[in-house]
Amino acid sequence: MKRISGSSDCRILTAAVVAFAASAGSVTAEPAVNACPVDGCQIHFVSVEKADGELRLTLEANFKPDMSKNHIHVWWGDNFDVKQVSNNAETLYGVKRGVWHPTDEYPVYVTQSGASMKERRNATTLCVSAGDRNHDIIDPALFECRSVADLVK
Ligand SMILES: [Cu+2]
Repeated sequence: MKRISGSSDCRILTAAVVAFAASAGSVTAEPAVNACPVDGCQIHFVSVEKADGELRLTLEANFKPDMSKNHIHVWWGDNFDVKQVSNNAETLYGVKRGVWHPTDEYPVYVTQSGASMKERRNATTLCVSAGDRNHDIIDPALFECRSVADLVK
């Protein structure tokens, strides 16, 4: 970080602090744009509950998911790792392509297709990460998993 001194620079620093505080305070607000922010497209679990044999997830993302652009990949984390739930699993990461469900159902999503309870096998962990228009995981370092063991047993 650059050291700031002098009275005119001080005003800039104050503005930056105010802007940061404003963005930190609006974490739960609906994101308006699909593009990933500078720190990447991030998705977090807010809650998970039972829903008629499936699971209802409430998620929080810092981008507006859109199936034809940046969206959400949901998968059973005990069965596949984040690099496997990507179209380029084999070509970029050299791992076997796994099974996931791509979605832009947000902020509430019910497990289905590749993320259905029927595809769970013995898994007890659900994961989410952002995929792009090619269904490639955007950043394999940015994913979140949540144990649902108490909801599936
Ligand atoms: Cu996708």
